Amino acid sequence: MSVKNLPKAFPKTLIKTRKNNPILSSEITPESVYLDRRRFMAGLAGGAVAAGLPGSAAALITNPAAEDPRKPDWLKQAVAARVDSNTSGEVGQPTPYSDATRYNNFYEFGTGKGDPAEYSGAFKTDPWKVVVDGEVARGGSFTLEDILKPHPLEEHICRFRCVEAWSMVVPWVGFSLADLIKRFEPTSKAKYVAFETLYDPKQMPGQASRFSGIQWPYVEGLRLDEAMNPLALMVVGMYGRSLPNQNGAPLRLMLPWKYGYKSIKSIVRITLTEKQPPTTWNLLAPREYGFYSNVNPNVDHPRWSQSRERRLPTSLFDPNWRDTEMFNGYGDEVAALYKGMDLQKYF
Ligand SMILES: Nc1nc2c(c(=O)[nH]1)N[C@H]1C(S)=C(S)[C@@H](COP(=O)(O)O)O[C@H]1N2
Ligand SMILES: [Mo]
Repeated sequence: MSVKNLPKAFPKTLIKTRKNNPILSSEITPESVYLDRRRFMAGLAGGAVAAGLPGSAAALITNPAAEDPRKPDWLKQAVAARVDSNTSGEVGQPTPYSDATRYNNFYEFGTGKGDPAEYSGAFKTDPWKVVVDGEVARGGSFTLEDILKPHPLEEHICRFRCVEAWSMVVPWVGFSLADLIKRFEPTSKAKYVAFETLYDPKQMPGQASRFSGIQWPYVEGLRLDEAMNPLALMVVGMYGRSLPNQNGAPLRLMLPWKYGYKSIKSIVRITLTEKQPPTTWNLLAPREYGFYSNVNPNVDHPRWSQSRERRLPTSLFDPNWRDTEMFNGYGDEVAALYKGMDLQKYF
């Protein structure tokens, strides 16, 4: 990949959206098969159950694509053995796999929506190490296997909304971030959790480019109580298979009530801190991207409205607009975290 091909005006490219999102008909077929299966299973589970709502283990999303032969067997098996989640509420129809894996933001591999799928194929995710440090009694350097071992994997079907005003519904496979953090025994000083993506410009051409303006590595953070919320997931798979590289393999966050950029990909470091950690988009444009970044239809981005979103898949003739919900519809689960806070100020 030539870095010269990367667009220069970074903040503008963030709102650049593909007008139509061509999908080959050959890719639609297996997708419709599994969506039909889900509808069928939802019907079996009692008729009133909405499609996209996990009712029982039978409603697990089946694998719509071949597994990546480069992923380790133990990981593929762990993902395949996942159980259904307790996710409640109607989340909607899952986005086709082909959209969720080809319309991506992962600037380490380029700023175009198709770049991550195109340029991350050879990215090495095995072996993988994660360092846990800072305000913890039991930190250290862990293999991905060490990180996953005690945690049964669950499928969580989540709404996922990007700050650029498009959204998806994705069946993620992962485990509770809270359970992971507890293992490291945070000290009484720990108030925040910081996350860091791998820095390796040889493998990640976007990191070798200055055009994006991002200070690599990509970093994110949460207040500790946000991180302990049951909705905060550590993700290792989607659609019943291990996580494709473009979606943040082998380990990423999923925070369905926050804008997508909080859900940091390809994590190599987790640090418990006393002070609020820096976050990539806030460093780049603090007026536009806050630390909290909760989905909020009442607080517009300075350059566009956040009151509506385009639900993928979209096309020129059917942009599929819908209203954006407060906390992306997860208010029952997370609103208490922000009680008494001015969300216009802490956006
Ligand atoms: N390291 C890293 N993590 C990242 C990003 C990125 O560029 N680099 N993009 C974020 C943004 S803006 C979004 S919307 C989501 C996209 O996740 P997806 O490609 O799996 O849909 O990843 C987030 N995590
Ligand atoms: Mo995003």
